[in-house]
Amino acid sequence: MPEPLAPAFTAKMGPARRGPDPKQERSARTRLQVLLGAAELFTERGFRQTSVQDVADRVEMTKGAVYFHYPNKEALAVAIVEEHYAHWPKLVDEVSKEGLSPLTTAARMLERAALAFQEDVIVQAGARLQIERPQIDAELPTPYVDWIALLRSLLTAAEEAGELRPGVEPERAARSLVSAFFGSQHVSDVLSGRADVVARWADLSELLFRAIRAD
Ligand code: LUB
Repeated sequence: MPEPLAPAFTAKMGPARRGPDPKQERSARTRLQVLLGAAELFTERGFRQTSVQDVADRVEMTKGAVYFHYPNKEALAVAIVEEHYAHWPKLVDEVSKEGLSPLTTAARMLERAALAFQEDVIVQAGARLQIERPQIDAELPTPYVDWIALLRSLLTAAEEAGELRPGVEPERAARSLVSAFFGSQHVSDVLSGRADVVARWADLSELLFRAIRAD
């Protein structure tokens, strides 16, 4: 079991919440429906080319119903980016329980992340909004830093376990893996709408982990 993972992702896992009452459940369902509709549109057209009316039309609600949950388009963007990052603590928890070595855990986490980029519209929309962050007048989470911290933690454990090739520095290797993953999923998005992002990441991951793994 690797050393305790960087707090980046694990610290954000809150306690299990009590089930809400039916009225709250209905409101939560509508709120999620609005978020998913906005995520679809932000992914398809981007932040600037999407209006609150477009979101209302996509989810077949009134603009008022959208405003009930989100005061403006920026609030939708912030919620989506935050929800994008909320995916990773669960993934980290699941992979950490597989009992793999630190280096294999790192590889497996990125493989699972690639699957999320291929399949999950919130993850896809969060990535696009982060690229368009200069156009969004709102405080968005700083990108990449949590993944760098997580991978640095795992690669440090890998180094201590003798899994890393001599001379490979965990911090620099973590940054390189994040840059490589970001580029791989971005190229796949532009060329195939991420239809092949899992396969493309698998190709690059094999090369990168072969380069950093001890013989
Ligand atoms: C990841 C993106 C797209 C980093 O962590 C992030 O902010 C990321 C969105 O900004 O890729 C690589 C795992």
